[in-house]
Amino acid sequence: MTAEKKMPNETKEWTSLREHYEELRGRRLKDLFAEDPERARRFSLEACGLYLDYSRNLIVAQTMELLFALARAAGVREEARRMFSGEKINSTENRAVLHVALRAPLGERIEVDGKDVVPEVHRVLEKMEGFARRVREGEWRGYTGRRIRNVVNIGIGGSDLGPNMACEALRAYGQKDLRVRFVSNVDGTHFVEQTRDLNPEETLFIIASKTFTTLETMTNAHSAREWCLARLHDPAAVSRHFVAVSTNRSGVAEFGIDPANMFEFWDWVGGRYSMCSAIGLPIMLYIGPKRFREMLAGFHAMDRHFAEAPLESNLPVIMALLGIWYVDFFGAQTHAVLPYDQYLYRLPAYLQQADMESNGKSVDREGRRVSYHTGPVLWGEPGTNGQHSFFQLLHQGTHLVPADFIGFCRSLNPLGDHHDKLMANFFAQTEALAFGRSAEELRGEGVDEKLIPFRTFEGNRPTNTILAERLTPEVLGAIVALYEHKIFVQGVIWNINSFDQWGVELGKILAKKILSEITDESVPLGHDSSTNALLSRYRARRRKD
Ligand code: G6Q
Repeated sequence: MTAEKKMPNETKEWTSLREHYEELRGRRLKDLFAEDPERARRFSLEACGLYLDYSRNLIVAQTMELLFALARAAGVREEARRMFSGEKINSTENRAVLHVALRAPLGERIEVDGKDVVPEVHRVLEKMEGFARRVREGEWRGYTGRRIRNVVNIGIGGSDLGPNMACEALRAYGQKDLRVRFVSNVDGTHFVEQTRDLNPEETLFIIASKTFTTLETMTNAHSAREWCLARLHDPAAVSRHFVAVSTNRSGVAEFGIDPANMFEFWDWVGGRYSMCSAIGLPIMLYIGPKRFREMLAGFHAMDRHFAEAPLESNLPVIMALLGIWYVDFFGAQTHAVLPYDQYLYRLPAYLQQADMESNGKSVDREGRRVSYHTGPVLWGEPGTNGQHSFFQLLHQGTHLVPADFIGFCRSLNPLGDHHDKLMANFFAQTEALAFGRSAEELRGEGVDEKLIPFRTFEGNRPTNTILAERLTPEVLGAIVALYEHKIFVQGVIWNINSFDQWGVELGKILAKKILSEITDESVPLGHDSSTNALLSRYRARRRKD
């Protein structure tokens, strides 16, 4: 019998970190910088077009050594090898986790159950490319012969957030006469508002659903079909205006979409890790196959970096370890991602799912309740907007909020001195968060003594700075893969399964039962008194207007 695996907080590496934390907790970043003129150089590195400065973290060289030791003891390298080689590391669903295969070049071999999946990946990519070219060049037309001007993606969660985020992020590269919209919410408002100004004759719907059973997506897909047929009348029009992205061939056919117009993916692609699969079809339609391939190359470069670089110079590993340092030793409950680029305004929402659905777990891979904290609440908004809203709390609140600042040296829309002003704020904020403003400095400036406590900034608020040259498809790919692998490393150290999502499944089941009770008022309500009262009230009023 093998001995039960120790929880990470029972290991000697964790104990050393705890002791080290006690020694380090009173230290100030201001002093750490003063003591070590090499600090910025020591704690920075560059890979895949991304420069990471992590010197403004509450660490010294020994902290990193102890964190790397923790990563080694947890078997981060071995677990990464298992993921890359197609082992079924998603143990509760008995599935391989192979989003890295979606961006592997032809010729690389990655096997699932003894079958190389890379040729399949490229077959689907080529099919997507053929389709994207035809739509973009006006060869694929609507039922009445009109050019496709609008693409509406209907999907939710992993079948929405990635393509939605990337289409916004890469808008500068998008085909100008093609509108790409996203409908995810089952709230009819979403569908109505997103299609209100569209002509069905010029609109192509992509029904994106891994399972092809998701309530929201199926409801929106049926409404889309009605909306389309209300104008086009002939059910034969569906095949010109609907394509599907799914793993469920029979479900697609049942809906009435020609399986020839289905772009498939596989059960070894998790929803929130699927934007490089056919789920990325709206991105490819919008930016074109060449740019899409560049994005995949950016993902792949980061995959290689993660798989090959030593832990000490490995971007995702370092960011993962710093995250654990704050969550488990400093007690940080949240983590902010703050892109200083308007195009990246959906990135925090995207990463929210990637991170929180993956590492929002309280049971380890052995099924035991964990006795340490796992994934933090991830949130964020683009700069400089955030500065005029929640940054107050980052600077002077009582919570420690580690933050990632993401910025670019060159703007895609050079307009007067906007970019320099944007970046001046970017650099100023991380400096202020790290070093604050002391009472002495304020006195030196002649600030009224009564105001000193209010105008003092403690500083010592940790940040990472990620600086890249320009937001290109490749750089976007590298950024997303960086976070994917960061999440993976944290999951390994916390010994949780980052690739299932039973919390999501529960919601799907509960809503189905209540829906039947709402629509059939003869069904007795057998819930708790609160739910019963709310449902009765809703039943009585829902059709009163
Ligand atoms: C992602 C989750 C979840 C999923 C949606 C949509 O990792 O599993 O967000 O993507 O529930 O599921 P379908 O693609 O099956 O419609």
